[in-house]
Amino acid sequence: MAIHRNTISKMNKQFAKDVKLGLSETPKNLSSKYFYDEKGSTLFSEIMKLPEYYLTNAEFDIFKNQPLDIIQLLEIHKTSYFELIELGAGDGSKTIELLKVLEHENYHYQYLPIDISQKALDQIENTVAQQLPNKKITPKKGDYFQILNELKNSPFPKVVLFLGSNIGNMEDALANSFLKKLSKNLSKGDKIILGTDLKKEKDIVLPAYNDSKGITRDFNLNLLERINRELDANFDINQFEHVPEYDELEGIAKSRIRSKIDQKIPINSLNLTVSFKEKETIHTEISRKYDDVILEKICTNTGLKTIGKLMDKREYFADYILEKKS
Ligand code: AVI
Repeated sequence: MAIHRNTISKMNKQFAKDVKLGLSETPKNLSSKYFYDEKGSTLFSEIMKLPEYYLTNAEFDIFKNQPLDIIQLLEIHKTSYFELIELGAGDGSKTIELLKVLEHENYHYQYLPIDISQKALDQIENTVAQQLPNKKITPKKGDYFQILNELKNSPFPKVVLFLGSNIGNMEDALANSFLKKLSKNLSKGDKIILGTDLKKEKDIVLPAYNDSKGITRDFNLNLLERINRELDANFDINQFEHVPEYDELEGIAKSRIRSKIDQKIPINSLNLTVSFKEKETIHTEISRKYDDVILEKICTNTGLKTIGKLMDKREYFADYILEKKS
Protein backbone atom coordinates (compact mmCIF):
# COMPACT_ATOMS: atom_id res chain seq x y z
CA MET A 1 0.00 0.00 0.00
CA ALA A 2 2.79 2.40 0.95
CA ILE A 3 4.51 1.68 -2.37
CA HIS A 4 1.28 2.27 -4.23
CA ARG A 5 0.71 5.65 -2.55
CA ASN A 6 4.28 6.57 -3.29
CA THR A 7 3.79 5.68 -6.97
CA ILE A 8 0.72 7.88 -7.16
CA SER A 9 2.42 10.83 -5.51
CA LYS A 10 5.32 10.63 -7.95
CA MET A 11 3.39 10.25 -11.15
CA ASN A 12 2.52 13.09 -13.40
CA LYS A 13 -1.11 13.77 -12.53
CA GLN A 14 -1.98 15.31 -15.89
CA PHE A 15 -0.41 12.37 -17.72
CA ALA A 16 -2.50 9.97 -15.60
CA LYS A 17 -5.67 11.92 -16.32
CA ASP A 18 -5.02 12.08 -20.06
CA VAL A 19 -4.11 8.39 -20.31
CA LYS A 20 -7.29 7.41 -18.47
CA LEU A 21 -9.44 9.59 -20.69
CA GLY A 22 -7.69 8.72 -23.97
CA LEU A 23 -7.78 4.97 -23.43
CA SER A 24 -11.46 5.10 -22.43
CA GLU A 25 -12.53 6.88 -25.61
CA THR A 26 -13.45 5.38 -28.99
CA PRO A 27 -11.22 5.40 -30.93
CA LYS A 28 -8.54 5.21 -28.26
CA ASN A 29 -5.99 8.03 -28.34
CA LEU A 30 -2.88 9.30 -26.55
CA SER A 31 -1.34 12.73 -27.08
CA SER A 32 1.96 12.94 -28.96
CA LYS A 33 3.11 15.51 -26.40
CA TYR A 34 3.80 12.54 -24.11
CA PHE A 35 6.38 11.07 -26.52
CA TYR A 36 9.12 13.22 -25.07
CA ASP A 37 10.22 11.69 -21.79
CA GLU A 38 13.96 11.00 -21.49
CA LYS A 39 13.86 7.86 -23.65
CA GLY A 40 11.52 9.48 -26.21
CA SER A 41 13.70 12.59 -26.52
CA THR A 42 16.76 10.39 -27.13
CA LEU A 43 14.86 8.43 -29.78
CA PHE A 44 13.71 11.67 -31.44
CA SER A 45 17.36 12.84 -31.64
CA GLU A 46 18.10 9.57 -33.45
CA ILE A 47 15.13 10.05 -35.78
CA MET A 48 16.48 13.46 -36.80
CA LYS A 49 19.69 11.79 -37.99
CA LEU A 50 17.93 9.15 -40.11
CA PRO A 51 18.27 9.42 -43.89
CA GLU A 52 14.50 8.91 -44.31
CA TYR A 53 13.67 11.78 -41.94
CA TYR A 54 14.35 14.52 -44.51
CA LEU A 55 12.75 17.34 -42.47
CA THR A 56 15.79 18.24 -40.37
CA ASN A 57 18.23 18.36 -43.27
CA ALA A 58 15.79 20.29 -45.44
CA GLU A 59 15.34 23.04 -42.85
CA PHE A 60 19.07 23.03 -42.10
CA ASP A 61 19.64 23.62 -45.83
CA ILE A 62 17.50 26.79 -45.63
CA PHE A 63 19.37 28.16 -42.60
CA LYS A 64 22.78 27.21 -43.99
CA ASN A 65 22.29 28.50 -47.52
CA GLN A 66 19.85 31.39 -47.22
CA PRO A 67 20.59 33.20 -43.94
CA LEU A 68 20.93 36.56 -45.68
CA ASP A 69 17.53 36.10 -47.32
CA ILE A 70 16.03 35.30 -43.92
CA ILE A 71 17.60 38.45 -42.46
CA GLN A 72 16.36 40.57 -45.36
CA LEU A 73 12.79 39.28 -44.94
CA LEU A 74 12.93 40.03 -41.22
CA GLU A 75 13.53 43.70 -42.10
CA ILE A 76 16.02 44.15 -39.27
CA HIS A 77 18.62 46.89 -39.33
CA LYS A 78 22.16 46.84 -38.06
CA THR A 79 21.56 50.03 -36.11
CA SER A 80 18.63 48.70 -34.05
CA TYR A 81 18.51 46.06 -31.35
CA PHE A 82 16.14 43.08 -31.43
CA GLU A 83 15.29 39.91 -29.52
CA LEU A 84 15.56 36.53 -31.24
CA ILE A 85 13.36 34.14 -29.27
CA GLU A 86 13.26 30.44 -30.06
CA LEU A 87 10.44 28.18 -28.89
CA GLY A 88 11.78 24.65 -28.22
CA ALA A 89 15.30 25.13 -29.49
CA GLY A 90 16.31 21.46 -29.75
CA ASP A 91 20.06 21.24 -30.28
CA GLY A 92 20.12 24.63 -32.00
CA SER A 93 21.98 23.30 -35.04
CA LYS A 94 19.82 25.26 -37.54
CA THR A 95 19.61 28.48 -35.57
CA ILE A 96 23.38 28.56 -35.07
CA GLU A 97 23.75 29.03 -38.84
CA LEU A 98 21.65 32.21 -38.60
CA LEU A 99 23.51 33.38 -35.49
CA LYS A 100 26.87 32.99 -37.26
CA VAL A 101 25.77 35.38 -40.01
CA LEU A 102 24.16 37.85 -37.58
CA GLU A 103 27.46 37.91 -35.67
CA HIS A 104 29.58 38.25 -38.77
CA GLU A 105 27.39 41.09 -40.07
CA ASN A 106 27.43 42.89 -36.70
CA TYR A 107 23.73 42.83 -35.92
CA HIS A 108 22.67 43.78 -32.36
CA TYR A 109 20.43 41.22 -30.74
CA GLN A 110 19.88 38.92 -27.84
CA TYR A 111 19.22 35.22 -28.41
CA LEU A 112 16.69 33.73 -25.98
CA PRO A 113 15.97 30.02 -26.45
CA ILE A 114 12.94 28.84 -24.43
CA ASP A 115 12.46 25.21 -23.44
CA ILE A 116 10.90 23.27 -20.57
CA SER A 117 13.88 20.93 -20.63
CA GLN A 118 17.06 22.12 -18.89
CA LYS A 119 18.96 19.44 -20.83
CA ALA A 120 17.89 21.02 -24.14
CA LEU A 121 18.94 24.48 -22.92
CA ASP A 122 22.33 23.16 -21.77
CA GLN A 123 22.83 21.58 -25.17
CA ILE A 124 22.12 24.82 -27.03
CA GLU A 125 24.40 26.74 -24.67
CA ASN A 126 27.18 24.26 -25.46
CA THR A 127 26.62 24.51 -29.21
CA VAL A 128 26.81 28.32 -29.09
CA ALA A 129 29.84 28.26 -26.74
CA GLN A 130 31.69 25.99 -29.15
CA GLN A 131 30.79 27.70 -32.39
CA LEU A 132 30.49 31.33 -31.28
CA PRO A 133 32.61 31.59 -28.11
CA ASN A 134 32.07 35.34 -27.78
CA LYS A 135 28.29 35.23 -27.95
CA LYS A 136 26.41 35.28 -24.64
CA ILE A 137 22.92 33.85 -24.84
CA THR A 138 19.95 34.06 -22.46
CA PRO A 139 18.28 30.64 -22.07
CA LYS A 140 14.85 30.68 -20.42
CA LYS A 141 13.43 27.55 -18.82
CA GLY A 142 9.67 27.24 -18.73
CA ASP A 143 6.40 27.40 -20.56
CA TYR A 144 6.54 29.24 -23.93
CA PHE A 145 3.61 31.55 -23.29
CA GLN A 146 4.48 32.35 -19.71
CA ILE A 147 7.94 33.48 -20.79
CA LEU A 148 6.68 35.32 -23.88
CA ASN A 149 4.27 37.14 -21.61
CA GLU A 150 7.17 38.18 -19.36
CA LEU A 151 9.16 39.34 -22.40
CA LYS A 152 6.21 41.25 -23.83
CA ASN A 153 7.02 44.39 -21.85
CA SER A 154 10.50 44.78 -23.30
CA PRO A 155 10.65 47.68 -25.77
CA PHE A 156 12.58 45.76 -28.44
CA PRO A 157 11.31 44.27 -31.70
CA LYS A 158 11.01 40.51 -31.59
CA VAL A 159 11.63 37.64 -33.96
CA VAL A 160 10.19 34.32 -32.79
CA LEU A 161 11.49 31.05 -34.21
CA PHE A 162 9.21 28.01 -34.16
CA LEU A 163 11.04 25.49 -36.32
CA GLY A 164 11.05 21.79 -37.22
CA SER A 165 7.38 21.68 -38.30
CA ASN A 166 6.46 21.35 -34.63
CA ILE A 167 3.28 23.22 -35.53
CA GLY A 168 2.34 20.18 -37.65
CA ASN A 169 1.77 18.03 -34.57
CA MET A 170 -1.30 20.18 -33.87
CA GLU A 171 -4.68 19.80 -35.55
CA ASP A 172 -5.37 22.89 -37.71
CA ALA A 173 -7.81 24.39 -35.18
CA LEU A 174 -5.24 24.00 -32.40
CA ALA A 175 -2.48 25.45 -34.62
CA ASN A 176 -4.76 28.43 -35.20
CA SER A 177 -5.30 28.98 -31.44
CA PHE A 178 -1.57 28.51 -30.86
CA LEU A 179 -0.76 31.25 -33.40
CA LYS A 180 -3.47 33.51 -31.92
CA LYS A 181 -1.93 33.13 -28.48
CA LEU A 182 1.55 33.71 -29.89
CA SER A 183 0.38 36.81 -31.73
CA LYS A 184 -1.21 38.23 -28.54
CA ASN A 185 2.22 38.13 -26.94
CA LEU A 186 3.82 40.11 -29.78
CA SER A 187 3.66 43.74 -30.89
CA LYS A 188 2.90 45.18 -34.30
CA GLY A 189 5.81 44.61 -36.69
CA ASP A 190 7.24 41.63 -34.78
CA LYS A 191 8.06 38.57 -36.91
CA ILE A 192 7.77 34.79 -36.67
CA ILE A 193 9.83 32.23 -38.58
CA LEU A 194 7.54 29.23 -38.84
CA GLY A 195 9.09 25.95 -40.03
CA THR A 196 6.63 23.76 -41.94
CA ASP A 197 7.00 20.48 -43.76
CA LEU A 198 5.34 20.76 -47.19
CA LYS A 199 2.76 18.49 -48.80
CA LYS A 200 4.43 16.03 -51.13
CA GLU A 201 4.33 12.49 -52.51
CA LYS A 202 3.66 9.58 -50.19
CA ASP A 203 6.88 7.86 -51.33
CA ILE A 204 8.85 10.61 -49.63
CA VAL A 205 6.70 11.31 -46.56
CA LEU A 206 5.76 7.83 -45.40
CA PRO A 207 9.33 6.45 -44.99
CA ALA A 208 10.09 9.43 -42.71
CA TYR A 209 7.52 7.95 -40.30
CA ASN A 210 8.37 4.30 -41.00
CA ASP A 211 12.16 4.15 -41.09
CA SER A 212 14.02 0.97 -41.93
CA LYS A 213 15.83 0.82 -38.57
CA GLY A 214 12.54 0.85 -36.66
CA ILE A 215 13.48 3.89 -34.54
CA THR A 216 10.13 5.59 -35.24
CA ARG A 217 8.39 2.36 -34.21
CA ASP A 218 10.28 2.43 -30.89
CA PHE A 219 9.47 6.15 -30.52
CA ASN A 220 5.75 5.48 -30.94
CA LEU A 221 5.66 2.36 -28.74
CA ASN A 222 7.64 4.16 -26.04
CA LEU A 223 4.31 5.75 -25.12
CA LEU A 224 3.14 2.35 -23.84
CA GLU A 225 6.47 1.80 -22.08
CA ARG A 226 6.10 5.21 -20.47
CA ILE A 227 2.68 4.16 -19.15
CA ASN A 228 4.32 0.98 -17.79
CA ARG A 229 7.05 3.02 -16.08
CA GLU A 230 4.98 5.88 -14.71
CA LEU A 231 1.57 4.35 -14.14
CA ASP A 232 2.52 0.80 -13.19
CA ALA A 233 0.95 -0.84 -16.23
CA ASN A 234 1.61 -4.12 -17.98
CA PHE A 235 1.81 -3.45 -21.72
CA ASP A 236 3.84 -6.08 -23.60
CA ILE A 237 5.03 -3.99 -26.53
CA ASN A 238 5.65 -7.13 -28.61
CA GLN A 239 1.90 -7.52 -28.75
CA PHE A 240 1.49 -4.08 -30.37
CA GLU A 241 2.70 -2.62 -33.66
CA HIS A 242 3.50 0.79 -35.09
CA VAL A 243 1.12 1.76 -37.90
CA PRO A 244 2.03 4.87 -39.90
CA GLU A 245 0.01 6.20 -42.84
CA TYR A 246 0.03 9.22 -45.12
CA ASP A 247 -2.87 10.50 -47.15
CA GLU A 248 -1.42 12.58 -49.98
CA LEU A 249 -4.60 14.53 -50.64
CA GLU A 250 -5.24 15.47 -47.04
CA GLY A 251 -1.50 16.01 -46.42
CA ILE A 252 -1.47 14.50 -42.94
CA ALA A 253 0.83 11.71 -41.72
CA LYS A 254 -0.83 9.76 -38.90
CA SER A 255 0.68 7.33 -36.44
CA ARG A 256 -1.24 4.70 -34.56
CA ILE A 257 -0.44 1.80 -32.27
CA ARG A 258 -2.30 -1.43 -33.16
CA SER A 259 -2.99 -4.37 -30.90
CA LYS A 260 -1.92 -7.66 -32.50
CA ILE A 261 -4.35 -9.70 -30.39
CA ASP A 262 -7.40 -9.46 -28.12
CA GLN A 263 -5.93 -8.48 -24.75
CA LYS A 264 -6.65 -6.81 -21.40
CA ILE A 265 -4.01 -4.54 -19.87
CA PRO A 266 -4.07 -3.52 -16.21
CA ILE A 267 -2.93 0.02 -15.40
CA ASN A 268 -2.54 -0.30 -11.67
CA SER A 269 -2.05 3.35 -10.70
CA LEU A 270 -5.30 4.20 -12.47
CA ASN A 271 -7.26 1.25 -11.10
CA LEU A 272 -8.12 0.56 -14.71
CA THR A 273 -8.04 -2.42 -17.04
CA VAL A 274 -8.03 -1.53 -20.72
CA SER A 275 -9.43 -4.04 -23.22
CA PHE A 276 -8.15 -4.24 -26.78
CA LYS A 277 -9.70 -6.14 -29.63
CA GLU A 278 -7.34 -7.66 -32.20
CA LYS A 279 -6.36 -4.87 -34.69
CA GLU A 280 -7.81 -2.14 -32.46
CA THR A 281 -5.75 1.05 -32.66
CA ILE A 282 -4.67 3.96 -30.47
CA HIS A 283 -4.21 7.26 -32.35
CA THR A 284 -0.96 8.81 -31.21
CA GLU A 285 0.20 11.53 -33.60
CA ILE A 286 -0.61 13.65 -36.60
CA SER A 287 2.09 15.41 -38.64
CA ARG A 288 0.39 17.95 -40.87
CA LYS A 289 2.09 18.84 -44.16
CA TYR A 290 1.44 22.36 -45.46
CA ASP A 291 0.90 24.46 -48.54
CA ASP A 292 0.11 28.19 -48.82
CA VAL A 293 -3.65 27.61 -48.51
CA ILE A 294 -3.40 25.59 -45.29
CA LEU A 295 -0.89 28.07 -43.91
CA GLU A 296 -3.32 30.90 -44.59
CA LYS A 297 -6.09 28.90 -42.93
CA ILE A 298 -4.17 28.46 -39.67
CA CYS A 299 -3.29 32.19 -39.70
CA THR A 300 -6.99 33.22 -39.90
CA ASN A 301 -7.86 35.94 -37.36
CA THR A 302 -4.42 35.82 -35.76
CA GLY A 303 -3.30 39.26 -36.96
CA LEU A 304 -0.38 37.48 -38.66
CA LYS A 305 0.35 37.76 -42.38
CA THR A 306 2.87 35.88 -44.50
CA ILE A 307 5.54 38.25 -45.83
CA GLY A 308 7.98 35.66 -47.14
CA LYS A 309 8.64 32.00 -47.74
CA LEU A 310 11.99 30.24 -48.10
CA MET A 311 12.36 26.67 -49.29
CA ASP A 312 15.20 24.16 -49.42
CA LYS A 313 16.68 23.06 -52.76
CA ARG A 314 14.26 20.15 -53.16
CA GLU A 315 11.25 22.22 -52.01
CA TYR A 316 10.41 19.70 -49.31
CA PHE A 317 10.24 22.21 -46.47
CA ALA A 318 9.40 25.90 -46.02
CA ASP A 319 10.17 28.54 -43.44
CA TYR A 320 7.35 31.07 -43.64
CA ILE A 321 8.09 34.57 -42.36
CA LEU A 322 4.98 35.98 -40.66
CA GLU A 323 4.50 39.55 -39.50
CA LYS A 324 2.15 40.79 -36.82
CA LYS A 325 0.09 43.39 -38.66
CA SER A 326 -2.51 44.34 -36.05
C1 AVI B 1 8.47 16.92 -33.64
N1 AVI B 1 7.71 16.62 -34.85
C2 AVI B 1 7.72 17.73 -35.79
C3 AVI B 1 8.04 15.31 -35.47
C4 AVI B 1 7.18 15.10 -36.76
O1 AVI B 1 7.79 14.93 -37.81
O2 AVI B 1 5.97 15.17 -36.68
C5 AVI B 1 7.82 14.16 -34.52
C6 AVI B 1 8.01 12.82 -35.15
N2 AVI B 1 7.16 11.84 -35.10
C7 AVI B 1 7.64 10.78 -35.75
N3 AVI B 1 8.81 11.12 -36.23
C8 AVI B 1 9.09 12.38 -35.85
